[in-house]
Amino acid sequence: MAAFSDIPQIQFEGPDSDNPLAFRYYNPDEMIEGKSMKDHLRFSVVYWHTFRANGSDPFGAPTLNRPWEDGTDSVENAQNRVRVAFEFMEKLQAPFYAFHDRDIAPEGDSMAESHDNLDKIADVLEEEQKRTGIKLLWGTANMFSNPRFMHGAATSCNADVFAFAAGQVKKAMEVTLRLGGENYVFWGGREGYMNLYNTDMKREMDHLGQFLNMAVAYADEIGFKGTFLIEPKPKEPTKHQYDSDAAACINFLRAYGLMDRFKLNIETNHATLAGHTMMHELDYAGAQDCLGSIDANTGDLLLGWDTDQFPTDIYLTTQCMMAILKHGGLGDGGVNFDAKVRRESIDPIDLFHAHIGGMDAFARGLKIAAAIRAEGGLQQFVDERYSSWDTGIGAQIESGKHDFNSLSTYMLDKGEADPNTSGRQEMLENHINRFI
Ligand code: XUL
Ligand code: CO
Repeated sequence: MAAFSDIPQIQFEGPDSDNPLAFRYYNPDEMIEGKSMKDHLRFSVVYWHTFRANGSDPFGAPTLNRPWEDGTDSVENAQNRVRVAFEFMEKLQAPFYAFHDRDIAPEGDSMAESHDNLDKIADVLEEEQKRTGIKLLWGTANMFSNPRFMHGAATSCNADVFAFAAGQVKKAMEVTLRLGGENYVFWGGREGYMNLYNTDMKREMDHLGQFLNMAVAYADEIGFKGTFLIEPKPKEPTKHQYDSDAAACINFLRAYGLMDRFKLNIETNHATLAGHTMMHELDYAGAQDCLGSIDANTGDLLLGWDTDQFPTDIYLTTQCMMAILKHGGLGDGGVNFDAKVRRESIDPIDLFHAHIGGMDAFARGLKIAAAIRAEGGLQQFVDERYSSWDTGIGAQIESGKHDFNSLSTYMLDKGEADPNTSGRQEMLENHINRFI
């Protein structure tokens, strides 16, 4: 029996609709800057929060009503869940999804049994992908839940754990390839430390670099051509995650010779935990040609942990889309809702409200960012602000024609520098508000 038979196909009805089960802004075929909204945003549903969260938290038991679950950790239940997930994504018009190996299939008593379980679920995923046309944005391996990973996976103090992690990622990459996944993600899990007294940081980072190079070599061996993505996060579960922010990740990728195969998957709640805005992380990654994909969510600025809420703030989505459009779009990445409904939002229909809200918020952000760009005033201001670099001494410096000697001579002759033009921050903030 269908799990969502009482829920209609979600359709675009326009901003005046009062139907809570309709899009007011996400109109998949509408063209923006020469590309459809669907192709700009490439929305993706995450399997872990949407189909595995049960509402439990450190203080209390599960709360969420999920009538399709039979309460077991069997392969049959997991296969049935795949059918439910695809029914949901079809009704939502979500073109992509993302998973961890362990949230689609139960972990077995041995690595061999886990691999076998994964294959049995991949059979159904493949069938459902063919039936619906929904595609896999990325796969990844959960190397943080099982107690074997208590000290980390690739950065564990125990070499057998490194070997286990290698075997697990090998299999997860094979399944991602089989399902046509466009990317493969490494989020740091427990790759970090709780205390430096017991940690050989240099050795752990070298191991991680070696592990990721092994992943690249294996991709070449099996013909996986997708992009590898690192997902920065500064803390939680460890006190310090090695992939702490975009700048740290890019430095790591350069240091270990991984820049040509890796980009970043930037997540809003991780950015704010790192003390950055999402716009900062996107602009930094874009500036280094490393913007791969985003995990779209939001934190609660009054709480110090990863609350993974659905994004509904139009300023946030506008800033995201300004940075994404500026850097040429998400390419093979997408807007992946790494977000979960609150523990008190107990009904299956809440999954629809949550995703519709996130999709509409991003659609609005896209339209607003495109309007700001089309009007052109903001860019004109920035161009003007840097115009001293376009001709004369600025252009000469940028093209490498100067050194400290020549610049010193130039300034001794000129006498003083005159940067006295206003930054006009308040005017520009008002300018953005005109479009919101
Ligand atoms: C954890 C997180 C992960 C990754 C995938 O904070 O964001 O779910 O997105 O491992
Ligand atoms: Co994430």
